[in-house]
Amino acid sequence: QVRVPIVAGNWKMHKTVDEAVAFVNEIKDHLPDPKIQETALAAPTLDLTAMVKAAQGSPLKVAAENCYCKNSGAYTGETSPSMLWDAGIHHVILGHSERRRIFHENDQLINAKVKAALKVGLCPIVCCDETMGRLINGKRVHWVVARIIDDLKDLTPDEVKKVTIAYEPTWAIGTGQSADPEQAEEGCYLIRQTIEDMYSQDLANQMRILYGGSVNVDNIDRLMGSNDIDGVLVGTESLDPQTFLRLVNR
Ligand code: G2H
Repeated sequence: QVRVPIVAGNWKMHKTVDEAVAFVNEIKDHLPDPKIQETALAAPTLDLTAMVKAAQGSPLKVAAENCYCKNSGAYTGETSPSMLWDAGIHHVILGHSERRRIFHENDQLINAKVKAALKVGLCPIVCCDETMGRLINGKRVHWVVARIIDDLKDLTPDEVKKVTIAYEPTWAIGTGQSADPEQAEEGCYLIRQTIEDMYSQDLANQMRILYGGSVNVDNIDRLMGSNDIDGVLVGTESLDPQTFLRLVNR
Protein backbone atom coordinates (compact mmCIF):
# COMPACT_ATOMS: atom_id res chain seq x y z
CA GLN A 1 0.00 0.00 0.00
CA VAL A 2 1.60 3.28 -1.09
CA ARG A 3 0.77 6.32 1.01
CA VAL A 4 2.22 9.55 -0.37
CA PRO A 5 4.08 11.25 2.51
CA ILE A 6 3.31 14.83 3.44
CA VAL A 7 5.27 17.57 5.15
CA ALA A 8 2.87 20.16 6.52
CA GLY A 9 3.67 23.40 8.28
CA ASN A 10 1.37 24.85 10.92
CA TRP A 11 2.13 28.51 11.42
CA LYS A 12 -0.38 28.94 14.26
CA MET A 13 -0.90 32.69 14.96
CA HIS A 14 2.11 33.95 13.02
CA LYS A 15 2.66 36.02 9.85
CA THR A 16 0.90 38.96 8.29
CA VAL A 17 -0.51 38.72 4.75
CA ASP A 18 2.63 40.30 3.26
CA GLU A 19 4.90 37.95 5.20
CA ALA A 20 2.81 34.95 4.17
CA VAL A 21 2.92 35.86 0.47
CA ALA A 22 6.68 36.51 0.58
CA PHE A 23 7.14 33.07 2.18
CA VAL A 24 5.09 31.32 -0.51
CA ASN A 25 6.97 33.14 -3.28
CA GLU A 26 10.29 32.09 -1.76
CA ILE A 27 9.47 28.36 -1.55
CA LYS A 28 6.98 27.64 -4.32
CA ASP A 29 9.48 26.81 -7.08
CA HIS A 30 11.54 24.52 -4.85
CA LEU A 31 8.97 21.94 -3.76
CA PRO A 32 9.05 18.21 -4.47
CA ASP A 33 6.86 16.46 -7.03
CA PRO A 34 3.56 15.98 -5.15
CA LYS A 35 3.36 12.43 -6.47
CA ILE A 36 6.46 11.68 -4.38
CA GLN A 37 5.79 13.94 -1.38
CA GLU A 38 3.12 16.52 -0.73
CA THR A 39 3.77 19.91 0.86
CA ALA A 40 1.19 21.89 2.82
CA LEU A 41 1.14 25.06 4.88
CA ALA A 42 -1.58 25.86 7.38
CA ALA A 43 -1.90 29.56 8.05
CA PRO A 44 -4.09 32.13 9.83
CA THR A 45 -7.43 32.71 8.11
CA LEU A 46 -6.57 36.25 7.05
CA ASP A 47 -3.53 35.02 5.06
CA LEU A 48 -5.27 32.23 3.15
CA THR A 49 -6.73 33.97 0.10
CA ALA A 50 -3.48 35.75 -0.75
CA MET A 51 -1.51 32.55 -0.21
CA VAL A 52 -3.77 30.54 -2.53
CA LYS A 53 -3.23 33.18 -5.20
CA ALA A 54 0.54 33.21 -4.69
CA ALA A 55 0.71 29.39 -4.70
CA GLN A 56 -1.25 28.98 -7.94
CA GLY A 57 0.44 26.53 -10.31
CA SER A 58 2.76 25.21 -7.59
CA PRO A 59 2.31 21.94 -5.67
CA LEU A 60 1.85 23.80 -2.37
CA LYS A 61 -1.43 23.04 -0.61
CA VAL A 62 -2.64 25.94 1.49
CA ALA A 63 -4.60 24.83 4.56
CA ALA A 64 -6.72 26.50 7.22
CA GLU A 65 -5.96 25.97 10.90
CA ASN A 66 -9.57 25.71 11.99
CA CYS A 67 -13.18 26.20 10.95
CA TYR A 68 -16.61 26.06 12.55
CA CYS A 69 -19.19 23.27 12.17
CA LYS A 70 -21.85 25.45 10.45
CA ASN A 71 -21.80 27.05 7.03
CA SER A 72 -23.43 30.33 8.04
CA GLY A 73 -25.32 31.95 10.88
CA ALA A 74 -24.92 33.98 14.05
CA TYR A 75 -21.48 32.68 15.09
CA THR A 76 -19.45 35.84 15.66
CA GLY A 77 -15.79 35.48 14.84
CA GLU A 78 -16.00 32.07 13.17
CA THR A 79 -15.07 30.94 9.64
CA SER A 80 -17.25 28.39 7.89
CA PRO A 81 -16.18 25.32 5.92
CA SER A 82 -18.00 26.60 2.82
CA MET A 83 -16.18 29.96 3.04
CA LEU A 84 -12.84 28.14 3.07
CA TRP A 85 -13.86 25.98 0.13
CA ASP A 86 -15.05 29.01 -1.78
CA ALA A 87 -11.65 30.66 -1.18
CA GLY A 88 -9.89 27.70 -2.82
CA ILE A 89 -8.82 26.01 0.41
CA HIS A 90 -9.03 22.22 0.32
CA HIS A 91 -7.49 21.26 3.68
CA VAL A 92 -8.23 22.23 7.27
CA ILE A 93 -6.60 21.31 10.57
CA LEU A 94 -9.21 20.39 13.17
CA GLY A 95 -8.85 19.62 16.87
CA HIS A 96 -5.31 20.87 17.32
CA SER A 97 -4.22 20.50 20.93
CA GLU A 98 -4.17 24.30 21.32
CA ARG A 99 -7.82 24.49 20.18
CA ARG A 100 -8.73 21.81 22.71
CA ARG A 101 -6.70 23.23 25.59
CA ILE A 102 -6.99 27.00 25.17
CA PHE A 103 -10.38 27.23 23.44
CA HIS A 104 -11.99 24.27 25.23
CA GLU A 105 -12.98 22.35 22.10
CA ASN A 106 -14.14 18.85 22.89
CA ASP A 107 -14.38 15.66 20.83
CA GLN A 108 -18.08 16.22 20.15
CA LEU A 109 -17.46 19.64 18.60
CA ILE A 110 -14.48 18.36 16.65
CA ASN A 111 -16.56 15.48 15.31
CA ALA A 112 -19.21 18.01 14.17
CA LYS A 113 -16.50 20.13 12.52
CA VAL A 114 -15.02 17.11 10.74
CA LYS A 115 -18.45 16.20 9.34
CA ALA A 116 -19.18 19.78 8.25
CA ALA A 117 -15.77 20.12 6.60
CA LEU A 118 -16.17 16.85 4.70
CA LYS A 119 -19.63 17.84 3.55
CA VAL A 120 -18.29 20.81 1.54
CA GLY A 121 -15.33 18.83 0.18
CA LEU A 122 -12.57 19.87 2.59
CA CYS A 123 -10.01 17.26 3.66
CA PRO A 124 -9.61 17.49 7.44
CA ILE A 125 -6.30 16.98 9.22
CA VAL A 126 -7.55 15.80 12.59
CA CYS A 127 -5.10 16.23 15.46
CA CYS A 128 -5.00 13.71 18.21
CA ASP A 129 -3.11 14.66 21.36
CA GLU A 130 -1.96 12.91 24.57
CA THR A 131 -0.93 9.38 25.26
CA MET A 132 -2.50 8.72 28.66
CA GLY A 133 -5.27 6.21 29.09
CA ARG A 134 -8.86 7.05 29.96
CA LEU A 135 -11.87 5.00 30.95
CA ILE A 136 -14.61 4.10 28.45
CA ASN A 137 -17.37 1.82 29.73
CA GLY A 138 -15.18 0.87 32.69
CA LYS A 139 -12.32 -0.26 30.42
CA ARG A 140 -9.02 1.58 30.24
CA VAL A 141 -8.51 2.71 26.67
CA HIS A 142 -5.41 4.37 25.30
CA TRP A 143 -6.07 8.09 24.90
CA VAL A 144 -5.35 8.24 21.18
CA VAL A 145 -7.72 5.34 20.61
CA ALA A 146 -10.50 7.07 22.53
CA ARG A 147 -9.90 10.36 20.70
CA ILE A 148 -10.09 8.73 17.27
CA ILE A 149 -13.27 6.84 18.11
CA ASP A 150 -14.94 10.08 19.26
CA ASP A 151 -13.57 12.45 16.61
CA LEU A 152 -14.44 10.17 13.67
CA LYS A 153 -17.80 9.01 15.08
CA ASP A 154 -20.41 8.11 12.43
CA LEU A 155 -18.18 8.86 9.44
CA THR A 156 -18.65 6.58 6.43
CA PRO A 157 -15.61 4.74 5.03
CA ASP A 158 -15.61 7.09 2.03
CA GLU A 159 -15.51 10.09 4.35
CA VAL A 160 -12.77 8.66 6.54
CA LYS A 161 -10.58 8.10 3.48
CA LYS A 162 -10.37 11.87 3.05
CA VAL A 163 -9.16 12.42 6.62
CA THR A 164 -5.51 12.72 7.59
CA ILE A 165 -4.68 12.22 11.25
CA ALA A 166 -1.86 13.94 13.11
CA TYR A 167 -0.65 12.35 16.32
CA GLU A 168 0.75 15.07 18.57
CA PRO A 169 1.77 14.18 22.14
CA THR A 170 0.97 17.23 24.29
CA TRP A 171 4.36 17.23 26.00
CA ALA A 172 6.15 17.42 22.64
CA ILE A 173 4.24 20.41 21.28
CA GLY A 174 6.36 23.55 21.08
CA THR A 175 8.72 22.27 23.78
CA GLY A 176 11.71 21.42 21.59
CA GLN A 177 11.40 17.90 22.98
CA SER A 178 10.15 15.64 20.21
CA ALA A 179 8.88 12.14 20.84
CA ASP A 180 11.53 9.64 19.88
CA PRO A 181 10.73 7.68 16.72
CA GLU A 182 9.64 4.61 18.73
CA GLN A 183 7.14 6.63 20.81
CA ALA A 184 5.86 8.45 17.73
CA GLU A 185 5.51 5.17 15.83
CA GLU A 186 3.61 3.61 18.75
CA GLY A 187 1.04 6.42 18.75
CA CYS A 188 0.60 6.33 14.97
CA TYR A 189 0.41 2.52 14.97
CA LEU A 190 -2.29 2.60 17.66
CA ILE A 191 -4.29 5.09 15.62
CA ARG A 192 -4.00 2.90 12.52
CA GLN A 193 -5.11 -0.13 14.53
CA THR A 194 -8.11 1.83 15.78
CA ILE A 195 -9.09 2.72 12.21
CA GLU A 196 -8.75 -0.95 11.30
CA ASP A 197 -11.05 -1.93 14.20
CA MET A 198 -13.59 0.77 13.28
CA TYR A 199 -13.50 0.19 9.51
CA SER A 200 -11.17 -2.29 7.80
CA GLN A 201 -7.54 -3.17 7.35
CA ASP A 202 -7.69 -1.94 3.78
CA LEU A 203 -8.95 1.47 4.82
CA ALA A 204 -6.45 1.70 7.71
CA ASN A 205 -3.65 1.00 5.26
CA GLN A 206 -4.80 3.85 3.02
CA MET A 207 -4.97 6.48 5.77
CA ARG A 208 -2.21 8.97 6.22
CA ILE A 209 -1.10 9.43 9.81
CA LEU A 210 1.34 12.21 10.64
CA TYR A 211 3.47 12.91 13.67
CA GLY A 212 3.66 16.42 15.14
CA GLY A 213 5.56 17.90 18.07
CA SER A 214 8.97 19.66 17.91
CA VAL A 215 9.89 18.25 14.49
CA ASN A 216 13.13 19.76 13.18
CA VAL A 217 15.80 19.17 10.54
CA ASP A 218 17.68 16.85 12.88
CA ASN A 219 14.85 14.47 13.76
CA ILE A 220 12.59 14.52 10.67
CA ASP A 221 14.33 11.68 8.81
CA ARG A 222 14.18 9.24 11.71
CA LEU A 223 10.55 10.12 12.41
CA MET A 224 9.47 9.78 8.80
CA GLY A 225 11.40 6.53 8.49
CA SER A 226 8.91 4.75 10.77
CA ASN A 227 6.39 2.35 9.25
CA ASP A 228 3.21 4.03 10.39
CA ILE A 229 4.35 7.66 10.15
CA ASP A 230 3.37 9.11 6.77
CA GLY A 231 4.58 12.62 7.36
CA VAL A 232 4.92 15.43 9.85
CA LEU A 233 3.08 18.50 11.08
CA VAL A 234 5.66 21.15 11.89
CA GLY A 235 5.02 24.27 13.97
CA THR A 236 7.97 26.37 15.12
CA GLU A 237 10.37 25.09 12.48
CA SER A 238 7.98 25.94 9.63
CA LEU A 239 8.20 29.67 10.26
CA ASP A 240 11.44 30.27 8.39
CA PRO A 241 11.21 29.60 4.63
CA GLN A 242 14.73 28.18 4.25
CA THR A 243 14.31 25.88 7.26
CA PHE A 244 10.94 24.76 5.90
CA LEU A 245 12.59 23.99 2.54
CA ARG A 246 15.26 21.94 4.33
CA LEU A 247 12.49 19.92 6.00
CA VAL A 248 10.68 19.42 2.73
CA ASN A 249 13.74 18.62 0.56
CA ARG A 250 15.82 16.19 2.56
C1 G2H B 1 2.66 20.89 17.31
C2 G2H B 1 3.49 21.39 16.24
C3 G2H B 1 2.66 21.73 15.02
P1 G2H B 1 5.73 22.44 17.10
O1 G2H B 1 1.66 21.82 17.65
O2 G2H B 1 1.36 21.26 14.99
O3 G2H B 1 4.18 22.52 16.70
O4 G2H B 1 6.45 21.83 15.92
O5 G2H B 1 6.18 23.84 17.38
O6 G2H B 1 5.85 21.53 18.31
